[in-house]
Amino acid sequence: MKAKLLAAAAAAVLMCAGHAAAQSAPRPAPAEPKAFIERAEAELAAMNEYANRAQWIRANFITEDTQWIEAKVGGEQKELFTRLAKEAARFDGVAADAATARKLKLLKLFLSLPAPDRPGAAAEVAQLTTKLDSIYSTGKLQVGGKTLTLNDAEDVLAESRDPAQLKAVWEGWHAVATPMKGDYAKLAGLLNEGARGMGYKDLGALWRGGYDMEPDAFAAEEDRLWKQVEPFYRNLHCYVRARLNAKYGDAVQPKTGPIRADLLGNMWAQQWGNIYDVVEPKGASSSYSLDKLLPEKGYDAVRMVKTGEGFYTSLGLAPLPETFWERSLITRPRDREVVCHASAWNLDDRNDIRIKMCTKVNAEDFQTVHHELGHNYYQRAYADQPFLFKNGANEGFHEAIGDFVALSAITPTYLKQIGVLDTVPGESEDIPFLLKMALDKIAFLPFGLMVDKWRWQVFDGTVQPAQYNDAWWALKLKYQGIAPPGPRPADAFDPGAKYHVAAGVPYARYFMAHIYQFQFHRAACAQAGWKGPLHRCSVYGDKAVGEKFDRMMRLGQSQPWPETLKVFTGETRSDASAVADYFKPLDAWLVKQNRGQQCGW
Ligand code: X8Z
Ligand code: ZN
Repeated sequence: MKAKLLAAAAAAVLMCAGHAAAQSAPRPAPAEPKAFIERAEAELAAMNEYANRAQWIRANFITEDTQWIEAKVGGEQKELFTRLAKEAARFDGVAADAATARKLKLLKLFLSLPAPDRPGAAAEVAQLTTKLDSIYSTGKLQVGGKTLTLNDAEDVLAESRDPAQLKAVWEGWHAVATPMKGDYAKLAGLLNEGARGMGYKDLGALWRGGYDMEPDAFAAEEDRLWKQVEPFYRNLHCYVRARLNAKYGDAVQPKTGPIRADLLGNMWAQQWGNIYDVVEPKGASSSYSLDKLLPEKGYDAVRMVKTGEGFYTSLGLAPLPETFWERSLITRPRDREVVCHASAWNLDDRNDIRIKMCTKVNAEDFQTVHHELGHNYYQRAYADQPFLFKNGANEGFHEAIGDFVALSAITPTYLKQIGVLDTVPGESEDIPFLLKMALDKIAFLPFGLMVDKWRWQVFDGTVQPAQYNDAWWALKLKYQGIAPPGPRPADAFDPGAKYHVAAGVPYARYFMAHIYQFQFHRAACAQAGWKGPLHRCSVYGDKAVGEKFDRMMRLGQSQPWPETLKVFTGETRSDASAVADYFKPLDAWLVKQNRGQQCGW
């Protein structure tokens, strides 16, 4: 599971289970932990490659049989982890060298979906996980006599400006998740039991434990960062709501209260860049649309990926291996079911890196391509680390690498360098550009936060199955100021309509990545000697920046992330001031636009 989407199931834990065993078994000699961990790493690496291959096949070819095989291997992998984690508990409190001590901790943190330690439980967890992911990935909806895939439905959400059609497609996709609810509740119970077996109070605590701090300290850290950016989000929300009201009228989008979820250009209202045309500043419009330019300049999916590779090689990193091109899935196949949600893989934890995505030729996927390649370049950079250090400094770092690169790759300066744009717009286009970026990056923050706040409540028992949907919408309202387009059916399970909930992938990582990427960008631009506004900075071709960046990536998870952050940025804390620096001119502009409006919801 480790390599998957970086990684569908990598994760977090610290464990105190096994104290009884540690008391009754003879105290191991000090040299033992190192020998144990080396044996464990060898076993884990072999199992990991086996599991990766089964997962790759199922994700590229969803059938009854590939699900069966993936679930079988997944169960075996979970059993191995449970056994090793129990054995590792024998070394609690035993002196070990620093690397071994860290590995012992990471071993317990490795599996994000742990199974209870009793016969049949690992297989059941694996079956439910595979099943939910497969329901999501093969989901279809019927609208206006047509059968739509999620890809088709996303296109409607992005392009249609007909509220009735938007509502129908939005509701149609969310209905796909209704049958997941019972399995999800069952799975949550099993995973919690697995997490408790690892010494955590529940699975949410286990997930929060993967950030080199106590689980509760991580939750507080996220809240601290959110407080830094929340005023900005509220300004954006206020401006966008007013423009939606102007376009659709009071009956569709009232002037006050939450924004209707299906009007924001995205199925989950998580990135709003697709409605830039609706909210474009009056009198200061953008002179180009990357959505239009890419097809006009002859881009296809493969060329987008080659272009992404070109950015990484310009930093001095090695080209992708030939096998990447032979084995990746870059466009949606027409003859079979696949998991279209984009992911990056390293099958053998060495050089067999691949992406799997149903790429569309548009601005959103231009950025996603850079995002996924970031995972691959990170995987390759730490490939020489021992197995348990082959991971991001934390999960947020893994998600931030490619986004950091995309912050340069989306600048007009860079787009002109590669011939996509003919002229670099002047200062008058700074606000339109920043607004476009904020629609994606600032709008994302409360979504990135609320997904796991919901799961933490599910896992700690605050939210029971009967309240799943209401609790989801309560959080969406509280953090995002978003409401569904109409009353939700009593049996709705809207969280399951989001990939990471159905597939069991932790989500706080993306919130953190949306902070880290701006810290990386600010630091890289300073290293490059950039003196202008941050949003105009591109580090394309800067080998010195690339060298330092590679130095950070090569460390993998071998030391606590603050030390690794320091290597590239000189900072040792997560800090949203880089987000504020980047968007400063826009925030001032939004405040001016919102004058006289009653903001908030
Ligand atoms: O899932 C992803 C990546 C794969 S790790 C495409 N992202 C999140 C999402 O789609 O919800 C990237 C941004 C947030
Ligand atoms: Zn990712």
